[in-house]
Amino acid sequence: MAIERTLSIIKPDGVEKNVIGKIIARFEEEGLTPVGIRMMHLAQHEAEGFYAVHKERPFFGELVEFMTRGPVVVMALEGEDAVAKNREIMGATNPAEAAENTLRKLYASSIGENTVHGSDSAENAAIEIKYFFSDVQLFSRG
Ligand code: YYY
Ligand code: MG
Repeated sequence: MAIERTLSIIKPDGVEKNVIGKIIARFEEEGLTPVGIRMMHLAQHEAEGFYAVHKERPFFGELVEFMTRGPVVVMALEGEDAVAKNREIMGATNPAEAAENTLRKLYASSIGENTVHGSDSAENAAIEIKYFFSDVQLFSRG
């Protein structure tokens, strides 16, 4: 498998629960290396733009409200098979269905407040990384 990049976000609930360090440590232990990190409080338009694909879904308003509730940590992660590996470490969208020891099983409280985001394809990862990072904010760790 080739080296890929993926976009990860530690959502407001993860920041509030003080598990930023635990989550980043887990990624590093599993071979997903941060190559860009930003802590930011998303503006409404930034959250809406990021989740635009979901704008017709019934949960969109709550999702945007939640994502703008407090600061988040946005990261570009690099590693072998990074997109799928990150999704595996995160676990299912609904923490009640997430496998043991996944980040969502460990830290998330509900489907709405599920602690982490991860890109769902290499194509979307590239789009999402560009949404938050310029080229000079990304570092090849090769
Ligand atoms: O990629 P992932 O985050 O696992 O799930 P998506 O289906 O892309 O949904 C994005 C985001 O929306 C999810 O992390 C929580 C929220 N959401 C929700 O609040 N209720 C749902 N029934 C589905 C998703
Ligand atoms: Mg998704």
